[in-house]
Parts: sequence; structure tokens; C-alpha cells
Amino acid sequence: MSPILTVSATPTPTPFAFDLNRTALLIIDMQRDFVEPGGFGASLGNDVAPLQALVPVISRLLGRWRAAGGWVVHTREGHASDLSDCPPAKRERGEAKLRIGDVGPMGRILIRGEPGHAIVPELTPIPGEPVIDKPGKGAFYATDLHALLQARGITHLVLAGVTTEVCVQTTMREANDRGYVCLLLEDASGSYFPSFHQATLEMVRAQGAIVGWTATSAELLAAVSPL
Ligand code: TIU
Repeated sequence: MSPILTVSATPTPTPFAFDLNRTALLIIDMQRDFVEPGGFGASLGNDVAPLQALVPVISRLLGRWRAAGGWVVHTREGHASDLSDCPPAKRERGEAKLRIGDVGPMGRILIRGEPGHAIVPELTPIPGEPVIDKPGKGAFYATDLHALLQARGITHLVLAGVTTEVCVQTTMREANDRGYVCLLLEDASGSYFPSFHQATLEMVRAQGAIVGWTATSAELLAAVSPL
């Protein structure tokens, strides 16, 4: 039996209590397509700088979490090269310069196996860390993530990655409905829209943590691996 750890410096009324052996750090979509110029995020008209700034923060978190013996699962958003898993409703919306499947500076936009689909090098998964390829915003939709977590006895998730209000929040809500207790890391998640990031943090932890807890990486790491 491993100890129950708590993260208490959070604006929610009760601490986030968890067993490290039953908790996964879920790093959402830290791919070149969202974080680097010329990818999917930029093709939608976004400035990628706020997302690039997350890379060193998540890299430090990852190092300390791994060193403490924590398990990590990574996700990537992307589609098959024939776009058979990309609904036209997703591909055709908006006025993007380049759409999903078009050729950009990092290969075909949001297509599995292309350079832009890769996780940024600083956050490369290591052996033992699964990578979930997902066609949707939520990491549970059309993937085996739930089965993978159940097989390992995971009950709690710590979420990081991009973007807070799109893939991170969708995944957190999906996780709630499957019974996972979730903590969203305030400084290790981010959006192209700072106000959307802030609003997501507030709506998640409102109403007594209706969707889950929020805390900083430092607050989490103080519980996991005191320096
Ligand atoms: N556009 C945007 O904010 N996000 C996405 O399209 N996908 C993810 O959040 N990963």
C-alpha cells in the first residue's frame, strides 16, 4: 500500500488526494502541429508562442514525475492518411489557409506519421509510456485509453498539455464521466487564448470541483517529490 499524497494549495475546498501508483500524468497533444509555426494551430490563424512557452515547464514536470516513479501517458491528435477517420464537418469548418491533410512546412497537416504530428522532441515519450493516437478532441473517444488505464488500476489523472479549453478540457470531462478523479495543472496547460485558459480553470474547479481540481506543477511536485 503506497501513501496517499495530497495537493492542498488549490482554490477548491478539499485537497486533491491520490496514490501515485494509481495516478497517471496525461500529457495532451504536445505536438509540433500545435506548438510550432507552420502547423495546424498556426493554420487556424493562431500565434503559437504561448504554447511554445509550455515546453520547458512540462519538460521539468515530466523529469520530476518520472524520477518519483510516476507513470505517464501521452496523446496525439491526428488522422489516417486517407482521412477516413476525419469527419468532413471537422475538415471543412473555418477559413484555414491549410486544412487537415493539406501539405504544409511540417508535412501533411494533422496526419499520423508526418513530421508535424510528432510530439516535440523535449517531451519525447520513453519506453513504458503509451502514446494514444486520437482522431477527436477527447482522448477517450475512439481510443483504448480507458481500457489501458483500467488494466493498470488507474483511478486518478493529472492533466497537462494543449489546448486547455479544447482537447484538455474535453478529455477531462470524458474522464469524469468514466469515474476518474482529475487534477488540471494550471501552468502546464495552455491555450492560444489566455482568457479561455483562465475561464477553463475557473469552470473546472467551481461548484466544489465539479469537473476536478486545479493546481500548479510546483504544488503537485511538492507532494510527489519534495526537494
Ligand atoms: N485548436 C485548438 O485549440 N485545439 C485543437 O484543435 N486541438 C487540441 O486542443 N489538441
